[in-house]
Amino acid sequence: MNEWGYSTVDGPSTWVERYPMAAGSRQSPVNIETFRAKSDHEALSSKPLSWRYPATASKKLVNPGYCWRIDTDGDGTLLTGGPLMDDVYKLEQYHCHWGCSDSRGSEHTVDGQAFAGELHLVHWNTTKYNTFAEAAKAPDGLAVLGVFLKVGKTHEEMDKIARLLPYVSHRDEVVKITENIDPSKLLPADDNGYWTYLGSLTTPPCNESVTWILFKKYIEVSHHQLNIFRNLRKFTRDEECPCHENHGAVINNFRPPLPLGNRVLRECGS
Ligand code: BO1
Ligand code: ZN
Repeated sequence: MNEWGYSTVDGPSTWVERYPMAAGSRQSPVNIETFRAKSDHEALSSKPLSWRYPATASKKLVNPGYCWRIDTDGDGTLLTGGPLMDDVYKLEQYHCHWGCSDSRGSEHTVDGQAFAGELHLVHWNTTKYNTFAEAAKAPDGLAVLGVFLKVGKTHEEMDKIARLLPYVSHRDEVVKITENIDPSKLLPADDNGYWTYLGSLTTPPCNESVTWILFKKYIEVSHHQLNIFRNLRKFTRDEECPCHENHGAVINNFRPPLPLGNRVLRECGS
């Protein structure tokens, strides 16, 4: 067994035993109650949220046993403005969460509704900190851009990832990315705004260091593309298939929503 996971024995309800931060009051994900969002035009629009990702930033695709992840070389990447104000953040990695069927899979929910998946672009504050690990310990250290995935037509940029996944079907497998995969092409095309709040990493150790920025507009991916995600395995190639529990497939790798409590949910855009 890994140190943590998403099954009955090692799932989200057990994380607090080994990761005390998971019991904090600034945890993620949350259910976004849209009627509760405060329009904060002065604060959020004085410097609009902006990002830049060179097409060559995506370096390797990894199967860590609980999702797929693309590690980037942060060079030339940036995220700034909006709730981040003048601090400049760099892209560290991006990864995805999904379900066993198309009706669930996202971590955040919107008015109680789950999406089929959720893409996370993970950034760290280079204005204030020297490394990702250092930033991950600070309340303003990380910023994650979240994009909801809805089942529909094939997503061309996501397909570049889907086509590489068979090369990392087992845990700890890594493949070098040679074709450009542009993370900005994974963001929703129209600027429909975002919700933002202060939260945590959604996986252990659940550090309370994340400014969450969730796009209101989803992207479409096909049912077939999600099935390719669901073909990843939680065990290494050397290990035997744990034939119980969906043959060790990486599915339902999402943490359920936690209380927003007295935190403020802000919104920007339509
Ligand atoms: S997420 O976007 O909230 N799902 C998320 C969750 C975890 C990480 C990044 C984004 N990264 C984690 C690493 C851990 C490390 C921790 C603190 O950051 O996976 O290995 O301990 O540095
Ligand atoms: Zn995530």
